[in-house]
Amino acid sequence: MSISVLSIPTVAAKLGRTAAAGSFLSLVSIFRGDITRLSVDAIVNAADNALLGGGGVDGAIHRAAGPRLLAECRTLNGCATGAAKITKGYDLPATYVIHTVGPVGEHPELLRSAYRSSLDVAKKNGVRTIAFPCISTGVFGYPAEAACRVVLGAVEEWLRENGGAIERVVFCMFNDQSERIYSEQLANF
Ligand code: AR6
Repeated sequence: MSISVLSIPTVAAKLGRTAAAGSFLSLVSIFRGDITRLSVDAIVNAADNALLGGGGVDGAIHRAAGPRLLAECRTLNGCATGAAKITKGYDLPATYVIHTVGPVGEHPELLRSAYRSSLDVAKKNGVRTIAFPCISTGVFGYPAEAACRVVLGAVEEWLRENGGAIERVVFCMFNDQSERIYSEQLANF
């Protein structure tokens, strides 16, 4: 069963905060679970440079989207670290998959670039609702707390610079640690 992202409360609503319309906390949500279930315009994939599938969230997305996703990925000629490319979502509830490649290890500029490039590609394709996994924090080994700081800064800045382009950004958490880190850092935002 798929989940409509607009039914997931914003962080502002969750915290009982009155946040101005269009402010950062009124545009972002935290979702705990599997990103492949989200009915959103685009989910972001934490891929590698080949864009030919792999483990972690990449493997889950390819399994759920079906073999047509890999067939389209083969036409893309890979993706540089920090860049992003878009495909259809095929059997996923999401319309598109935006494939990005985060850094291996702690390289803040490349992580920032992966999020910004994904949002740029989203905007270009009319995506209004988007969900991100915690890019680079699994196999690629970026420390989760440091990554969260970079991500929130990058997304807040992008949304401020691109007012109204995106209606909702969902941060998808797959484990207790990420959920705690995002909840704490967003509450202090
Ligand atoms: N939904 C949401 N998040 C998930 C899911 C899921 N179904 N499965 C895992 N995560 P990783 P990376 C979380 O390793 O570090 C692949 O093999 C996971 O808990 O998937 O960017 C690629 O092909 C973690 O918080 O991505 C690349 O080679 C986060 O997703 C390499 O791994 C990212 O973990 C990319 O490594």
